[in-house]
Amino acid sequence: MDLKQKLEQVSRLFCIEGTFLGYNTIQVGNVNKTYEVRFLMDNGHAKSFLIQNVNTYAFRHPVELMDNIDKVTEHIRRKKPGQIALHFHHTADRKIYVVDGENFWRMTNFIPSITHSSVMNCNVVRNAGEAFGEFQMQLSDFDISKLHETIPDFHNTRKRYAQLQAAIEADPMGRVKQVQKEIDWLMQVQEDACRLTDMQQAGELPMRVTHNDTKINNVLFNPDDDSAIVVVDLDTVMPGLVGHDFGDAIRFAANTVPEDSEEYEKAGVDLNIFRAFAEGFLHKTANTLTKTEIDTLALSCPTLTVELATRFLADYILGDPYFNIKYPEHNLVRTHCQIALAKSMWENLGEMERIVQDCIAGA
Ligand code: GN1
Ligand code: MG
Repeated sequence: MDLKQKLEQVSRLFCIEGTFLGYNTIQVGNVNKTYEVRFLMDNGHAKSFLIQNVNTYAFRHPVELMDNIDKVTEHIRRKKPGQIALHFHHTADRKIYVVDGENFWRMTNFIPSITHSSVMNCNVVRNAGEAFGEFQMQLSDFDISKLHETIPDFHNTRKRYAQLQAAIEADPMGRVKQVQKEIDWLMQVQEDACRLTDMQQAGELPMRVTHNDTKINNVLFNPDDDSAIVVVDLDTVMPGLVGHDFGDAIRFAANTVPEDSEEYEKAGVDLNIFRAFAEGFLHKTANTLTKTEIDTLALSCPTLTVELATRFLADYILGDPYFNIKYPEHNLVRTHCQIALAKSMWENLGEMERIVQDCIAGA
């Protein structure tokens, strides 16, 4: 069965009626596969839906993952009844997923919107900061114990280093000899990069319900005025640190080049974008954060950047089993880009800390 037929079949399992018009692939996201499917409905109007094929190599317990998403979206919907939200479609037996052999499917409403993956302006980024800050606030009274850990130790930087080390030792593709310089640099910054994890383990930072994948392209924006509509991609909503959300967002948005730019020597942190995100995020969260949380927000940025570099590099060494790649060296290019960005962040750490303090004063 080809993809088109498969998507129609899945749509029918989610009780969508009408004439199937076609689909297109949404080219955003490095883990799951996403498609917009279009139907001509009985009322004569065309209507789109979103279908995702969840990557079960990355998410080993997808049913639990869907349980998290169900609870979290329901919690948010109760707080903001009228607001545009993600809504998961049900099968005839009231499930919000379809398992079909190796494949795990889900379907949501299609929200007309745009996403930003690069070339961002301060207004967009400030709005994204507010959206992620508000998301965290909406879940501040959510009972953490109700959440499954969808990917255990997702932002445990020490474990990420251990996984890189294991990949180096396995070296199934013989790629290690080619990446010794990158390995050496990552090992050199290991202790600094693991400080946040160590503080977490020592109980110095509170656990919150966090999004954990705060790429700005996980926010849907209104094309007319760049206001944020909704935060999506809730697969990794889990207990975490505020710095995981802050640092990951900066890592993505404040990079002067896209995450997988081949011109990685041009990568670096844009401090204006950094300030814009911090303003938006802290505007929503500042008065709920502890002093230690605030003092480690800047540190969270190189931390999350180095952590992702270890993940991209481990995946490259293992032959790319985890991240979707568009060409054979893709994960290596991503690694180079994150390393260059992390270097710039370590150099600018003092300035980033000052900007955070400024934003706190103005929040
Ligand atoms: C993945 O699925 P996507 O593209 O939003 C990954 C993130 C990485 C990101 C890097 C579940 O996010 O952790 O930071 O790629 N998500 C998962 O682009 O591993
Ligand atoms: Mg994601």
